[in-house]
Amino acid sequence: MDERLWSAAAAVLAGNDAGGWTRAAPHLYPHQWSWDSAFVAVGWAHLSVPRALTELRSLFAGQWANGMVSHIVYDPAAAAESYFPDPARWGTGVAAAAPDRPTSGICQPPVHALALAHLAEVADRAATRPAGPDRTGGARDDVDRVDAALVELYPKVLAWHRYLATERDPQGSGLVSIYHPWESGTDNSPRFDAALARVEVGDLPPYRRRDTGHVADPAQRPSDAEYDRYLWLVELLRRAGYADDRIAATHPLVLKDVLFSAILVAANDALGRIAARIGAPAADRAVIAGWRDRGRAAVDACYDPRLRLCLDRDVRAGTPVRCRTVAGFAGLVAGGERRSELLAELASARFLGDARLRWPVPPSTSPADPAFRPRTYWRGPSWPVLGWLLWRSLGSLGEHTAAAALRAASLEQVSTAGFAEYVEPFTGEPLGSPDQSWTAAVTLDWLAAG
Ligand code: 2M8
Repeated sequence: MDERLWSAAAAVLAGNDAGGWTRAAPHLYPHQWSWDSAFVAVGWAHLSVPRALTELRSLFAGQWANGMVSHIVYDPAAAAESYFPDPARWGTGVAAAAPDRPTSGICQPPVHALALAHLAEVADRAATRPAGPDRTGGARDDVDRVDAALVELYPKVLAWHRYLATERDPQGSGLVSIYHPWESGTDNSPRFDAALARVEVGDLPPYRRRDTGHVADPAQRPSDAEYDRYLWLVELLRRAGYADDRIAATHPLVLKDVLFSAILVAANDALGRIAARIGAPAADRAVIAGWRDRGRAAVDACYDPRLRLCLDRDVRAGTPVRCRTVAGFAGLVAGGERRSELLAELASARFLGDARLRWPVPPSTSPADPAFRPRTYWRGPSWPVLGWLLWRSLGSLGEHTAAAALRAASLEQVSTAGFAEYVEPFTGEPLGSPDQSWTAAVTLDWLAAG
């Protein structure tokens, strides 16, 4: 165990701890982000199980009445000029389902059940270890705390998954519709280029970006043209009252997001285990297993034999989105039948086998894709948090050699580049925000797995 790296990662979480929830990053992201929080809970679990539980509880306190977990729960105490868009821009008061605390009006991938199941595993493992001099039954108490939290959070997570399986998939296709690139979490990925290019920006109220002031070079962030479209989509969602049926009928950007859908499959698998643990009704468990199986088959059906990747579907264009990004490995996350093809593509010169990579960790966009940009956000840099998701998926699939190699390379990367938000894949230069919470959190989990 690298004690120095462990302490440094723990210090990042402590530094970003806002008391019950964790800032995604100290300056660039001073609020609570949905999927960041789930990854962060995975890290907190190794420092304090109660603190990890608080992270998820506070996020779900901002859950909408329709089950949606919004992508940002705002900290009213954060300086107004620190982040844009602010709650006023979302104007979620137009939505009957919005909670009384300030949130955004969209969501992000549902990593939360994975985090909860992980917390239960960490607590169980600690409780079965022989008691040392400093262990006075705290580990057993943690198991009790986790079990109480599972009972409390299970209906909320179930409502969240139900929202995704119904409102976001009225066709029952097994694939989740997203209305905004921010919902994917991979904001300016080339996955959205064609769909965004078709968005005609209308009468957009003026705004001032805050994000570019927090990074060394604004070129690391999305472009102004992309931001105009992001804000215009927010405007349209607000005008539609954040009503899913209206949005599905009229919104210009609707994508079946293959990675989001695959994460929901893995999350339903985890929720099924949680349901069994707490003795949830058999009918619930059957519904959850149905969502999982339907989603897994749908992700498999997104596989493209020419690119050897799973592809999103652009609902408005009626076409698959043909680009080479890390989202293409959705089939590994969902655990479907395309495992050997996807593993071969992952190892190929288009991804981990590119000899120019400083470390064999997945770039967000393949260097072989024409849209690849090594320093720009989700268009090329590697994101440790996505490496963690793939690592975890490989482990679940029993691909232990590939998983061990990815863990080792990822730990070398964070040891050198620190807890950067993202990393230039060829040079290893840290980019975006320093001290990004989820990078520190997944580092703790990698170290704990050693
Ligand atoms: C990034 O997204 C936010 C908008 O949600 C932004 O750029 O302002 C993405 O990397 C997203 O996946 C992440 O959750 C968020 C906070 O880390 O930052």
